Amino acid sequence: MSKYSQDVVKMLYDNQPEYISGQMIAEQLQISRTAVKKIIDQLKAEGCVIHSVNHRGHQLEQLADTWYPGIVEQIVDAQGFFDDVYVYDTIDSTQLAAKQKMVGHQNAMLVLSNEQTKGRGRFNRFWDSAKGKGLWMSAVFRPKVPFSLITTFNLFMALAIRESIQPFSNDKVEIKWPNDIYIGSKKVCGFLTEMSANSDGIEAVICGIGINMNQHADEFPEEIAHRATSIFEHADQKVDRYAFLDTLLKNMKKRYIQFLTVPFESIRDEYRTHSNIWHRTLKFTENDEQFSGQAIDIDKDGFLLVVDEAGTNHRLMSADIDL
Ligand code: BT5
Repeated sequence: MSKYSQDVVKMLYDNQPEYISGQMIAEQLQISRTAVKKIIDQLKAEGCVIHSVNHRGHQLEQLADTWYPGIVEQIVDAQGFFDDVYVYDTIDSTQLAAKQKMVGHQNAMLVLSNEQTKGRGRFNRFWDSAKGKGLWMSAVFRPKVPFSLITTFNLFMALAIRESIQPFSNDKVEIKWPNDIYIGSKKVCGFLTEMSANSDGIEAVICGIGINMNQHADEFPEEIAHRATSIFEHADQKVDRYAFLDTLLKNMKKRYIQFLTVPFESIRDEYRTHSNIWHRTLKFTENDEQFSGQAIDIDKDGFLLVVDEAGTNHRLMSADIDL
């Protein structure tokens, strides 16, 4: 896409819901009206819904299912939190890219891609990241906190993600400790937190977030179709990816500041309320050990307290849970 296309799409976006004339766009960018028309036609072909009316100009109704870097940057800059943002059309993994881009400086960063060809979950499991369907993003934070506190980072981010998805969903959105967000019995988001540290302390916390926004149920690969869902499947309309990104970044910033300033204990009740793991028998896998049991509470450090069927207590820092 040419530089001018980025400028045109941003002008249309900034001008919403008004019309902007081809003449005005041409003058501001110092290009011909024919060039403007060509770009608008190309944006329409990509999937942008633009109304073009004689003597009024062009009005953007909906952007295409893609990340336009200029618009993403505008949303990110308005938050004033992340210093750098990298937007890709396709990439192996935003998590890998973030780890490369974060070297040699102390900036907070965001990496987003329309598609990942090697999206990864925990333990190198695959993460399905279809083009234009979801939010595939890695955020690099630079907290100056002791190592011991990092275990609670995930818990704050879980609340941020949950409360961002909820306004877009007609159904209840819940946290499945420690790394998943569910709607009903299906996973709508998985996230993971990795850390880079040296002898001076934490260098970076890299949070990789995968959120299924606009897949239809039958678009998921067969192996996950029975346990994956998207926000769209629980909404009346397609998720506006830009409105969603804006909401998510606001909540991440709010929860990150909370993470730095208050102990997990302050948000523990809220976390408990929004979790879907209570009052049921679940199957836990921790390292190579498997057992069935009931989660009874989450302690002040964010560890899950579980009683297994033999009555033995477990205090888990992380585990896979089958609902
Ligand atoms: C996770 O791992 O849930 C963390 C996923 C993090 C993905 C993000 S996307 C941006 C960034 N870049 C990356 O490369 N990764 C991060 P885990 O708990 O291990 O769950 C993985 C399991 O979820 C897989 O084994 C599948 O069963 C299932 N799965 C794969 N893709 C899915 C999807 N799109 N929706 C729901 N479930 C999925």
